[in-house]
Amino acid sequence: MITLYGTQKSRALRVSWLLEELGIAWQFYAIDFANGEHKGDAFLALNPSGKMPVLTEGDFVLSESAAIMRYLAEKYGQGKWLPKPGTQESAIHERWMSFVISELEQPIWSIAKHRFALPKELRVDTMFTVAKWEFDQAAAIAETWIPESGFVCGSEPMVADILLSQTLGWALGFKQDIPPKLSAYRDRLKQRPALAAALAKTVALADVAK
Ligand SMILES: N[C@@H](CCC(=O)N[C@@H](CS)C(=O)NCC(=O)O)C(=O)O
Repeated sequence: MITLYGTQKSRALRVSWLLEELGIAWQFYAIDFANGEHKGDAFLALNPSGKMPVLTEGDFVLSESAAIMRYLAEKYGQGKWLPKPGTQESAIHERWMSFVISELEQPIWSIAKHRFALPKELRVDTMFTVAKWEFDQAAAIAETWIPESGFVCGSEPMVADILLSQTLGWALGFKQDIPPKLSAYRDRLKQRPALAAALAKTVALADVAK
């Protein structure tokens, strides 16, 4: 059985969304982030960095959200969700994967780190200005690449679509401005039933009780 460790709206969401798209059986282990469960011995044994998501499948343990997504798509995607290796489409897909992680996500994560994730004494307010500038630069590039309709590689959704869309959702959550074509793309993607299913399945018991 596949188990996904994380919290509902962390980077685990990109994995839970893909798991629902793939239609395979999986279970969610909700990490108690507020009480530091991700820095406890049990979770550190799965991922020594204490970062989520982590996916287990039997004895197999995998961290890093992009690697997890690629593993799941390769193993369970039945030829969908990743372009054929060695094609130009695959190269464009890789460009999106790298760009989202290193250019779009990075400033958003800087905001998160300096708002709540870093120890208080390491948080620096000027990072918000830097991160907003960096995100705007990256979003302007993504705006030139994003198609008016469909998905990043054409008419079928790919792993990078989930990664990009979830990252844009994060950016909106941190009150970043998203340029119009990118915003319309995010609106299209967020209608997917698998996203709603993933969000429903990953509500922690503690959240339900609120
Ligand atoms: N590159 C990693 C980043 C993982 C990561 O930083 N996850 C955050 C939650 S979205 C986390 O667990 N942060 C806890 C910490 O930094 O201590 C990935 O993509 O999986």
